[in-house]
Amino acid sequence: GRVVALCGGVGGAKLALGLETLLSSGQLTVAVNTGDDFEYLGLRISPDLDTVLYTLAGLSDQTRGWGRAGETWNFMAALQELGGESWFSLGDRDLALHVERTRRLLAGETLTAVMGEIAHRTGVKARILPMTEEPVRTIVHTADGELPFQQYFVKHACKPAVSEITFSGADDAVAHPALLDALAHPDLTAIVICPSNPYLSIDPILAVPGIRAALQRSVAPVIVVSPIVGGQAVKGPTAKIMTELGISVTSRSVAEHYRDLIDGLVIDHSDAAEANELAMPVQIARTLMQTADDKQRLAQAVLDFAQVLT
Ligand code: FO1
Ligand code: CA
Repeated sequence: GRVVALCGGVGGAKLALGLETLLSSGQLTVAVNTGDDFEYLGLRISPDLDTVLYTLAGLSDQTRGWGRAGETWNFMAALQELGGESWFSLGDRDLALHVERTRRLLAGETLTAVMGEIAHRTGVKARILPMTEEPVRTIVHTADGELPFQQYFVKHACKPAVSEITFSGADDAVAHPALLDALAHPDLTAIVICPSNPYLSIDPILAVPGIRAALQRSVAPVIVVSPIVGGQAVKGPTAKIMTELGISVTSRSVAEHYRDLIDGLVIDHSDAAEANELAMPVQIARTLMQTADDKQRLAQAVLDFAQVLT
């Protein structure tokens, strides 16, 4: 059957890849966070869309978690010598994507069309959709003031304590029609909320009017894969942010966060003891995804769980 996955960057993209290997062409729709998008050096940067694209195309750098494998940095080094802005690193190969996307957006194409065509060219079978075509910008409210997402994440290395996260432009954004169609499809078998940061990567998607309601209305079960493993976040600032927001770093908190839409929760083996405290269907699986096998096995566990819940 068909599957819709909601995801941000690294962790989410890995599960999307696992799902793609199990599903046939056209069955997987990946709705991607664009709250991290920004303009830099005059270019339109869409980090999460690019992470999903590169991951599904087999082009991603596995250790860095973003950008392309086999990357070189001549452009950045030369820019630095000229005294240019260089706090956010664009690799030589990655740069081509930003230049081409910017050119096509300025020529009037949509982000969906540009990413869809490039995904097709790079052999991606899944449908990659930005959550919306309108600009939504994640703003991190911190002890050092309000920071646009990439300023917080890269320039300030997630150091300032977070008090609130808002999504500028979300109220006026329109959910992607193709995403709403996919969520309403009668053959939809699962909606998967990938193990991305709930506050920084999934909340912006859910903040777009209509998406949350479409998830609730769907015939398919909403399955959340917890990004928490052994009381810690696999990667990135999830655990730090939860602590700063006064939320305990547990899968239970994640389930609570999604309480109005969740039908089932997938948690890691190491947190199996938590399963009993959760008043909902829980599937225990190995959620750490290092190898291709790990990704495929977790994806299979999610799809099997969806069948049980249907
Ligand atoms: N993350 C960094 O920590 N430093 C960077 O210089 C950086 C550059 C970059 C360029 C392209 C891209 O697609 C991603 C990049 N990222 C970088 C990662 C990015 O900040 C994150 O992927 C997300 O926005 C969080 O999901
Ligand atoms: Ca439902």
